[in-house]
Amino acid sequence: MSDLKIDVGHDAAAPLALRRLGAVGPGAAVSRRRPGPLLQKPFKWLALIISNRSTGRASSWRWLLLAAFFMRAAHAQVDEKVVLPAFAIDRTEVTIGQFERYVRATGTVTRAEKEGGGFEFGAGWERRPGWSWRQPDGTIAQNKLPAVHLDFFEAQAYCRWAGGRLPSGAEWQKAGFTELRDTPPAPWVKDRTYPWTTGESPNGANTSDPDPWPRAAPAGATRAGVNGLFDMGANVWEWTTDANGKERRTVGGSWWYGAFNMKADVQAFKPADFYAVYLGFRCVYDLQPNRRSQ
Ligand SMILES: [Ca+2]
Repeated sequence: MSDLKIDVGHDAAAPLALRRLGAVGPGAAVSRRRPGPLLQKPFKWLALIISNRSTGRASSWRWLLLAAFFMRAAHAQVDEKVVLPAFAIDRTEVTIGQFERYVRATGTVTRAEKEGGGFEFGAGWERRPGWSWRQPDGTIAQNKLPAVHLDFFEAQAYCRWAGGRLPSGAEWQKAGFTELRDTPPAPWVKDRTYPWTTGESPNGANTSDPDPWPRAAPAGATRAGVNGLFDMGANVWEWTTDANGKERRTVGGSWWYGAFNMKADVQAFKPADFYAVYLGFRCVYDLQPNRRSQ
C-alpha cells in the first residue's frame, strides 16, 4: 500500500472520478490538499486542470481524461517511494531500469565499465571482465534487478540526479526496522521496532540460506518488510553516508551471506571507491517543511 497523497486541487468529485478512470492504483490516497513536494509536474498540471472547471461539463470531462493519462504515467514513478515522517525513501533498491534512465540522461560511464569489470569474491576479490550495472553477472540482465558494481560516489551521483541523496546509517536503520507509517497494514504495528527488516524473522529475505534466489532477486520479488520496503535486509548491500576515513558503511547484508548480516548493529565498512556484484544502494528524499512532521 502506498502512503502517497495525490493532490487534485479543489474539485470534490475528482478523487472518485480518478479512481473510476483507473488513473490511480488502489493503494494511493487521493485527497484535496495543497500540492506536496513529491508531486511531479504532471500532478501539478492535473491539480490545475481539475481545479478549473469553469468551462462546462463536457469540456471538463475531456480535460479529466487527458489529466488521467498524465496521472497514470506519473503514478508509477512516484509510487516507487515510501513517504515516512522525516523523509521519503525508495521502496526498493535502485534497479537496472532506473539506473539506465540516469545513464541515458547523463551519459554516465561507470568505473566498472571503464576499468574492465566489477568484482566478485573468489580467491580474494577478483575482477570479472564485462561485469557492470548493465551486466551484473556478465550477461544482460532484467531491468528489475538491483543496479550493482557502483561505488559510493557513483551511487551518490545517481541519488542527486534523482532529487535525493544517500541515507545516513541512522536514517536507513530507522526506515528499515521501525514501522513509521500512520496506518500500516497488518501485521505491522506503528512505532514498533522489529528485530529484522522483514519483521519478527528473516524469512522472505534473499540471503545465502535456502530460498528461491541463488543470486540477486528482482525488485519486489522478496517479502515486503517494515514500512513496506523491499530488501532492506539482504539481496545486496546498500551504501550509506556513514564515514570511517575513506570507507563508507554498507548495510543490510546480501545474498552472499546468511541472515546475520541483516541485523541493525552490523558495522560493515567498504572503501568508498569499491564496487562489486553484491553492492547496490537506494536513495532518500528530503521533504519540504510543510510535509515534515518531526
Ligand atoms: Ca538467496
